Amino acid sequence: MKILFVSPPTDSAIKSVIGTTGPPLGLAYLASVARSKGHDAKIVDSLVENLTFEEVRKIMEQYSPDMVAITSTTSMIPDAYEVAKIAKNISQDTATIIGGPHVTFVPEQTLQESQNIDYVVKGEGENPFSGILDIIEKKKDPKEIRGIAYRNGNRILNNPPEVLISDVDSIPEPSWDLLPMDKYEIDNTQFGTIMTSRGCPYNCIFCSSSLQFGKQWRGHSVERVIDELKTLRYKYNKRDIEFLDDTFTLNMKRAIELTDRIYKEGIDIRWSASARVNLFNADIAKNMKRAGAHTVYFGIESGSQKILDFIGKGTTLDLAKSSVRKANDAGLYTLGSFIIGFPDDTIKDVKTTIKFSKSIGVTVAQFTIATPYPGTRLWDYVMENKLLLTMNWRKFTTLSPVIKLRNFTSDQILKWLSWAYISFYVRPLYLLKDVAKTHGFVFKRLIPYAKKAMNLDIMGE
Ligand code: B12
Ligand code: SF4
Repeated sequence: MKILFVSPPTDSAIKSVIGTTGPPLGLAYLASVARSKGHDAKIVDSLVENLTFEEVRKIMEQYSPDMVAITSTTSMIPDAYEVAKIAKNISQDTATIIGGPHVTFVPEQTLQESQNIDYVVKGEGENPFSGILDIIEKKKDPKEIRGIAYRNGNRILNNPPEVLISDVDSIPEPSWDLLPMDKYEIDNTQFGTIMTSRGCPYNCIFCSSSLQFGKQWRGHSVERVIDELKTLRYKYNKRDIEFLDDTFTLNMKRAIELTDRIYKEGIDIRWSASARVNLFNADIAKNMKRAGAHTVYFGIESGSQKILDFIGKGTTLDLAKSSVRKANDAGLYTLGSFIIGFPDDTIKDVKTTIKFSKSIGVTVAQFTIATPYPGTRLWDYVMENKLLLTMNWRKFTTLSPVIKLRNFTSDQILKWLSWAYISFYVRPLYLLKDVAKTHGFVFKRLIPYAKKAMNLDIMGE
């Protein structure tokens, strides 16, 4: 079969401001699964190629795929539906499949919202996708394939979830060769992404990715990660690499082993990774730095212990302070992520968070507005308490308020978001820091958030 994988044309604040985006890694893994089963695969990354829907249509007509496989987040779902529509308009015989962190949690609604989609894949995509290939090619009964939802006449059937892949090394390496790798570049530095582990056992109220890849943490072997890094560095000339793991340091022993190996192998990359403030220490900080890491990303989320408890973060303000200090002491930059606009946030909570972001010593801060993605505990909370302001998925960007707050209007929380950025970045002390020397997509992609937020009116603290 010929399979066309599509990341749809969509509005991206990141792309429009900094001119680039990251590779669609999920599609690259799935393309490898398809190829390992003898199929022909092509990936269209509309975002990095600046493609319009019309151009995607032309590619489809030329390639004439038997299957179109689309990826989507929540905010881009209308664009994914448009791609499915184009595929079906060209030929009703083309099978259309969709997966990713939105449809996983609303499979039936997805099939209701778009008549042009045949199959929804839920969660980790490799095995259910492989199952769909067998349904189409080997006429396997869809009932036997876990992790999918599909139509049977007028009925929508939603099968049980697939079990997680326990040996993640069994997943073939991503098909980088099907992507325009040289286009993932910023400030003349080639950058790439890697996922060295999947899953996270924590239960933060807003988190979608830990539900997508499950609560069971599964790491690639050190060998496999080194292989992938070498491919990215030496075959594709990637110098800056973002580790996309939910929590790189979850298994500390492995993180130490891996960073030792990166250092010993002498792979000259600069990289960044995420850690939790309760899963970080001076040893891993030193090791990361020695292995070429430039930045560690901490989900600090709030300066109010009350909010940290509400969101189920399982951390404390003291832990946040000490982990940021350990990272900074080792010479790493620190990116702190903060969320405002939870339903019960008070002005005092928001002020405390902004103040905390400045006092804690993070190199850069990202502020977002709490967004209830389908599948998350925050989604359930908001639905139970009738606090959802809109079902317009396009607004689910973390920069638009979609929750009715008890103590703020939407306009007010937007102004506080703006103030958070201004307050953090427009500081005499801050300006003294040589932020320009901080490279990496992980930093640069903050700019659109800051820019968008700071275009708003300034509000006094
Ligand atoms: C890298 C990244 C980005 C990059 C995207 C680069 C790119 N081209 O993909 C950038 C920085 C641009 C970005 C931007 C945003 N992102 Co982002 N991002 C991520 C991150 C950290 C990794 C994505 C990734 O590559 N994962 C690894 C691959 C292997 O996983 P995957 O893509 O999910 O694919 C697997 C399955 O989902 C499934 N699958 C996916 N697609 C398909 C398609 C088919 C046909 C099939 C069968 C299966 C399938 O199978 C794959 C293999 O198992 C995730 C968190 C995470 N851990 O996934 C957040 C995440 C995807 N982002 C998120 C969000 C909210 C955003 C933003 C809206 C803003 C923000 N706050 O970051 C913007 C807007 C993007 C947009 N226009 O929609 C949310 C999405 C939640 C949701 N329900 O939509 C996530 C889950 C993080 C979170 N907050 O929990 N992001
Ligand atoms: S620690 Fe990070 S990945 Fe894990 S549940 Fe919390 S936000 Fe999600």
